[in-house]
Amino acid sequence: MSRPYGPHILPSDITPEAVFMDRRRVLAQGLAAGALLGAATPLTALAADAAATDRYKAPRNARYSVTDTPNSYEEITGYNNFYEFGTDKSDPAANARNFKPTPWTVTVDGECEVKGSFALEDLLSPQTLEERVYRMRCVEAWSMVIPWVGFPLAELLKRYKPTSKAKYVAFTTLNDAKQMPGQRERVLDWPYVEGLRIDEAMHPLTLLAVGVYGKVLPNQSGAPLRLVVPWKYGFKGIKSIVRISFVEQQPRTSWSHAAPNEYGFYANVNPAVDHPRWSQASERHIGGGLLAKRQATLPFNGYGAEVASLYQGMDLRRFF
Ligand SMILES: Nc1nc2c(c(=O)[nH]1)N[C@H]1C(S)=C(S)[C@@H](COP(=O)(O)O)O[C@H]1N2
Ligand SMILES: [Mo]
Repeated sequence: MSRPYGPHILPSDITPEAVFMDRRRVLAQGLAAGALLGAATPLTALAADAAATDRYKAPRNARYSVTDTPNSYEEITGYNNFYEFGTDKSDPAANARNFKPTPWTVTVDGECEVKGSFALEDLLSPQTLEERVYRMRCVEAWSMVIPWVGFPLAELLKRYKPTSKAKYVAFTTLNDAKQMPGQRERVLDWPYVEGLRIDEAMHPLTLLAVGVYGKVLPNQSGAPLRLVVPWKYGFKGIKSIVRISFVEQQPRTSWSHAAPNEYGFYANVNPAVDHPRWSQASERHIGGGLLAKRQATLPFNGYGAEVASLYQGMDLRRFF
């Protein structure tokens, strides 16, 4: 496979928005026709989907929600990065349909007192599920606003009683090329891995998401369980997590391993530190259309008041 643009700049990224939206429309029409619903429109197909999966309706946490207008469900679930299902933005929605996120077990291990393999149901605390509208910013300089449903990662981590040696938390995505066709290509070193410093992991903004728009996460969004860290570039938000490990040393992370000069461990959104191949000073808001102005990228993606103190005294050019 030839990839003339290198990681994170693929032909799909330079497809004009209008062409992309057209392709979506064609896809949606094709889907509705295939559903044997006669005069069905894409909207009724979406409504049927909603009825089947509308079970994560949760109260909105206003303290941790932005007031920006959220992107549409279709934008959020039709324009994704999930290389296990292909590198094009429309690949995950198309190729993750047969993925089976149930039953699901997550292994918790490393520097903690309680460890083992746990069914997803035992990991979740449904009574603490809440909706949070977060700004999301991809390292490729596009952004969305997403109403996640989930719970703070800290709530989960505390139950496993990390020891004083737990300086970092490492996360691993499922490794199963039978279900994840993208893993047959060596685009990345599978499985996808990510990590956070323990104080970042324990920060109240760090969310484990299980839903979006009140619905169970669709496969392309990282079902059944994915990380959301809104002040960091999107690649930190590892999807379809099967392992959470407390570790003493800074863990390996997929993108910094693939291209250490381009992607760092911290990956805090920072308009002052450009990616070596493009500017990080502005972003294209998905759904804004072809003529929409790019918007300025904010330090820590706008969450500086909450998280800047975590990095006091650190040179953020060096620890990018
Ligand atoms: N396992 C896994 N997690 C992943 C990725 C991936 O390729 N594999 N892509 C990351 C990137 S680059 C981004 S921008 C976000 C996108 O999340 P979204 O599709 O829900 O918007 O997922 C992140 N999590
Ligand atoms: Mo990304």
